[in-house]
Amino acid sequence: MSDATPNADAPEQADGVPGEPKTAAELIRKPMPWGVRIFGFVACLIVTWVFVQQAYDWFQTQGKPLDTLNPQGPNAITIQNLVNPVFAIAAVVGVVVIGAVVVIAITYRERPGDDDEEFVKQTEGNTTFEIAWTLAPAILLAVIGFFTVVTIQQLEKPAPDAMKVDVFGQQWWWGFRYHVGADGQPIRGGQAGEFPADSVDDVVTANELVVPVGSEVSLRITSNDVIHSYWIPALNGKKDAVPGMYTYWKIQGDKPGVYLGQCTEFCGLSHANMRMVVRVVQPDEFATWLANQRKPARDLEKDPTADPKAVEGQKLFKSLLCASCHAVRGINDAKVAGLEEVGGKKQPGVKDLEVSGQAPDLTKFSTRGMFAGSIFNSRYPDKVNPDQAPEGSPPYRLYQSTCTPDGLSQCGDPRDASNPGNPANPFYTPALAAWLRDPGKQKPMANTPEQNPYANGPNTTNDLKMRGMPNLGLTEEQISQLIAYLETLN
Ligand code: HEC
Ligand SMILES: [Cu+2]
Repeated sequence: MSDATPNADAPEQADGVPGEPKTAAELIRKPMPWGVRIFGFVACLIVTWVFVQQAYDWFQTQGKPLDTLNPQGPNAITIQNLVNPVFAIAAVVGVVVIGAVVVIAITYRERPGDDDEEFVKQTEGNTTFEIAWTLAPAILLAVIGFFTVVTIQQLEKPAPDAMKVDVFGQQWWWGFRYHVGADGQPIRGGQAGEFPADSVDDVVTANELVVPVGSEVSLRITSNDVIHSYWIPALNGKKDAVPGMYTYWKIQGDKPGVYLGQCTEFCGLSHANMRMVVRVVQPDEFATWLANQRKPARDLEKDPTADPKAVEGQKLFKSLLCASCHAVRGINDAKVAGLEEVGGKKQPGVKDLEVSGQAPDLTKFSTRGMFAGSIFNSRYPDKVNPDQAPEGSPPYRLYQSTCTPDGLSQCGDPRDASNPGNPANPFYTPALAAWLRDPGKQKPMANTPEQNPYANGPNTTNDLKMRGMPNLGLTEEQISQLIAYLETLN
């Protein structure tokens, strides 16, 4: 090959001189055959269509527990009434803009024989156009902004006659405190920000918020550690739980059922395992539930008819560390049951009913269908054959897929909890055993040396402080005694 002559072996080029840099126009002007183009386009369409179809089918089978487009109460409907028109407007704008781009691209594409040097006529300084495309989006956004503000105001407006419930976010579960009067009735009324002082008549529970159908519930939300966010999409939008301050929210369910939610502010290791549930029940069912929640636990050690295994469990609960984190009213709350000096007067403090304030209240554990941040069933979901759920193995994880408002019993429905030992709705022993055996294995909680080097040592810095429930090295016998005890907490 000589330097002087172009490479004679180089393939003949259609345009231009071999070896010379090509102009952009030459590069463009090598279209693929139409057949290939059409084939490519159709193939892309088919792949996209199949993908969307599969994804959609999959979501359908998932029961869509967090479907934001399926409102089941007035607050969620208020949001829907904003979302739908905004979505429609966005769709029209999208079609117009994308349509214009496609039409323009096709109409004014470069064609063979076009003059490379010719510069397309520029449209510049067209005042009419410029005013139009500035004003049109501005007006559109102003209209959407106006209705957004109206919607926010509607959602913030307190319901005049609402029940009041405090919501505490914690790594990685939710606690609730129902404000109840000495008469056993929920305290109602007042502005959204007006909550009664805590009292020993209040009901403290965890994971599941039980509310009567068709009635507004006023929520006062806060956090005991980092920022969380409370969100039950079927019943309302989300509201942050911020440590050191209160945020206010409300929910109402118009159809009995179980509504699932998910913490939506990243809060550390088990953020994804921090779920919550609202059970919307008939008013009489709610009244029964509330009356039962107010009762302290039976002291099994004083009950000669109690199952000896459960009695042992209660003793373990008191003697092992359990009782320093968890409260069981009537058993280990005596020292705290009402009694913080405030201004010379004994008054119940926020944490009185929670002992350490760091773990779910277990007084009525057995009346809840789920535990540990609502990720496990504590009752057998009725489509799971207990015989097919050997110890330590799935499927005791909550079936979100089938846990829909119409599939109550799939969500570990605890409604028969008042009837312990009911074979139709037995306690989910393998799930609980796995939890007690090694909680950190069931749910990452920064409480194992792998997750947190300080888990077994002194917690010197705050951010390395152990979270969640530790592995207490229980024996299998202790585990089964503790489970027998937990089942009596109904
Ligand atoms: C260091 C504090 C601590 C100790 C000690 C402790 N737990 Fe826990 N426990 C927790 C925390 C925190 C959770 C919530 C974990 C979560 O959901 O992320 C929990 C959750 C539970 C739950 C599920 C409750 C629910 O409604 O979600 C049960 C049941 C339970 N613990 C039983 C026990 C028993 C029995 C013992 C004693 C053998 C014990 N715990 C000891 C902190 C503790
Ligand atoms: Cu969270």
